[in-house]
Amino acid sequence: MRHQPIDSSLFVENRARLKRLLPPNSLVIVHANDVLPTNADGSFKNFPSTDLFYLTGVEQEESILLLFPDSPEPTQREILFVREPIEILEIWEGHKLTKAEATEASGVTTIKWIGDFPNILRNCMLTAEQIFLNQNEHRRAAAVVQTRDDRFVAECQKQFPLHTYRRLAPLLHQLRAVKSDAEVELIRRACGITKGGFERLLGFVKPGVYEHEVEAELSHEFIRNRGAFAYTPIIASGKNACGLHYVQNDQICNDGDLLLLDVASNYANYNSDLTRTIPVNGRFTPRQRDVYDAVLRVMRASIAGAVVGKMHRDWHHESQLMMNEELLKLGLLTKEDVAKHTREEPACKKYFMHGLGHSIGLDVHDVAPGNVPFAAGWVMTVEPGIYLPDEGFAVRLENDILITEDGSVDLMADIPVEADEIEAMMAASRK
Ligand SMILES: [Mn+2]
Repeated sequence: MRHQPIDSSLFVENRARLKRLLPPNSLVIVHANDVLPTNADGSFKNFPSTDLFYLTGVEQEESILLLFPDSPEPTQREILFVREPIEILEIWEGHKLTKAEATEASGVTTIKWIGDFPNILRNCMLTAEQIFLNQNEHRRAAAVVQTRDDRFVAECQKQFPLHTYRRLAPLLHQLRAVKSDAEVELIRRACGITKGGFERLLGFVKPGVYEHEVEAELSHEFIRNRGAFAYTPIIASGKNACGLHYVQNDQICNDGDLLLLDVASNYANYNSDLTRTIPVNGRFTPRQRDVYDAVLRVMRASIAGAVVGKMHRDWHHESQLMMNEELLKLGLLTKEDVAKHTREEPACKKYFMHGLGHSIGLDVHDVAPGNVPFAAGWVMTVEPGIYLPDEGFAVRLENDILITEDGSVDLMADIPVEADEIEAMMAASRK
């Protein structure tokens, strides 16, 4: 792993939080992700299960966590299963966790090899009553591929058809939405790496550079600081920025265009999510500046408006009402358009058609319980935008915030966002 070691107390505490939610005599099993194939004998880089990482700090493939807090047998209360690091495996794949290292990372004292799992599982199943199994229940998940957890759900139910099975995901969503201080520190570190990447670009972007050259600069900055792209970067000049999920990043950045950068780093599996929009030549046109300042006002007001107890849908709606007023001033909406506004058909929808923000953490669109108000400890993105394909540009700005009882804390407050500041930094780098 590239990140520095994380104190296992984070994961010990996460397991303790989960155990407090479990009914008596519950058994919990969480699997690592598969290493997914590409073509021929290729495979994607291992992408750790964020649920398993949350509970153990372990990123290694094929690992399994078993929690059975009420087991009469103390060594069965918490078991982490990992691959046995036999010589042939280490020759081909490199170092695998020893038992001592697995304990050091996770705080779990009982470490077993994967081969022991079937027997120990059977033993635990004979005394457990409620079996909590994990599935991806993200509300926007649309995967057609089965996970190891999915396969285990089917296998376990086949082998032990008379047990009571329960869903682990709602419990994990509830827990993962509220970030501990240690988690916020890791997100802050990701934000710090992102800041370095963005500031590097202010000295790099100029007419004639290609979007993919911008991507390469970020890649260098993120990776050398132990990070990596948190998600496929969107580096969209001119009208490309009006395609919300433009990721080709293969066009030239032209004089007079704006460049929309939805680019951020992760650190230790924790993500940040930043969007900035900068003038390719270092100076906004008056029209670009007017649109930019409108988006910035909505972002600032929405950051302030993210308070404990507010429902996400109300927060979003408030931003739409602000955006209606901004679009009116920009001459993009008429008073009649604004008068017709409803929650179902917002007046601003033609120019601001997406959500205002999302939970962020171990996943970029992080898991969170549905239909509950904002609570202290949530980390959210705030990302209003205005998209003007007819004028050949778009502006989106996005910061990450921590919601607290005393109001929101902007985790990206130190990343330049004022238009004047962006212009000054771009000018300074050209001297
Ligand atoms: Mn985002």
